[in-house]
Amino acid sequence: MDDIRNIVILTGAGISAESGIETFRAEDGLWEKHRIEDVATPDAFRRDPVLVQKFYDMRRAAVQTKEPNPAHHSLARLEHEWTGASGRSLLLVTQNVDDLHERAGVTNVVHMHGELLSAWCSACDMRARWSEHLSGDPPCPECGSKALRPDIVWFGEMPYRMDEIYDALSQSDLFVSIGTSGAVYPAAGFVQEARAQGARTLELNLEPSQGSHLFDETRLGPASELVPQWVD
Ligand code: BJW
Repeated sequence: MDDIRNIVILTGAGISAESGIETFRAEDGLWEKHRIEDVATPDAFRRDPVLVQKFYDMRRAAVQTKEPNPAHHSLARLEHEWTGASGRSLLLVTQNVDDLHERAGVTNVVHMHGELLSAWCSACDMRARWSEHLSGDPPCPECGSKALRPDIVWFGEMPYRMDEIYDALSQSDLFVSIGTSGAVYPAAGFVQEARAQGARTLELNLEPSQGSHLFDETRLGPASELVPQWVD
């Protein structure tokens, strides 16, 4: 890694699978049990906010019982060691809405698809850490409107902090994708963006993703083994 200074890491549901958080597109994954059109679009929320809030309250309760696994811990150690030296940067971009990277100790995480444990009011733009008293379909504690919603990027909505992400990709020397199927854009296009800038690209995943052929190297296996091996 002598010639590498700037690293961008993209993580997906696969990195949290061994912590007991279900992925989306596995045979027994979330999208097998819930229709995207019912729970993960702005239309679904307009149509049936109670159902949508219930779906997220269930996942909020579940995530708080889970713990980071060795893959999360290795990335925290990498961030600490890598950014400790001058002239180096590391940006961890996650599609995950859990908080396991933070709980493992990563300090700079971009949650491009939002966060389960955050509530956002689309009327007054207030954000609050989610807690039990915000479960169900409550009004916004700040402005009283009924526009309080999960702070989640649904299909058809613009992912968060895209300028910052593309900026980091444009300066990256190494792009690493961990535990994502490569089925959802714009994240699925980051590998091409990084390649176009001359970055080396590495994929760590249980099985080949939809964009595997775009990477310089793919290593297959569970994240809890592959990530510590790569970091060491
Ligand atoms: C392991 C493992 C282990 C397992 N170790 N690995 C046609 C119609 C409508 C929309 C579109 C369309 N065509 C394109 C679009 C755009 C759409 C899109 O991509 N749709 C596709 C389905 C085609 N995208 C959007 O709408 C996005 N917004 C957008 O594009 O805005 C416009 C824009 C324009 C220009 C620039 C920028 C933006 C928004 C997407 C929002 C995605 N939201 C979700 C739901 C979040 C809420 C929630 O959690 O409820 O985000 S969808 C879901 O998929 C979630 C995830 O973050 C995302 C990615 O999934 P991920 O993480 O890859 O999980 P899986 O399950 O797919 O894969 C897990 C992988 O791990 C597998 O490969 C396993 O093998 C592996 N694995 N165990 C290692 N132990």
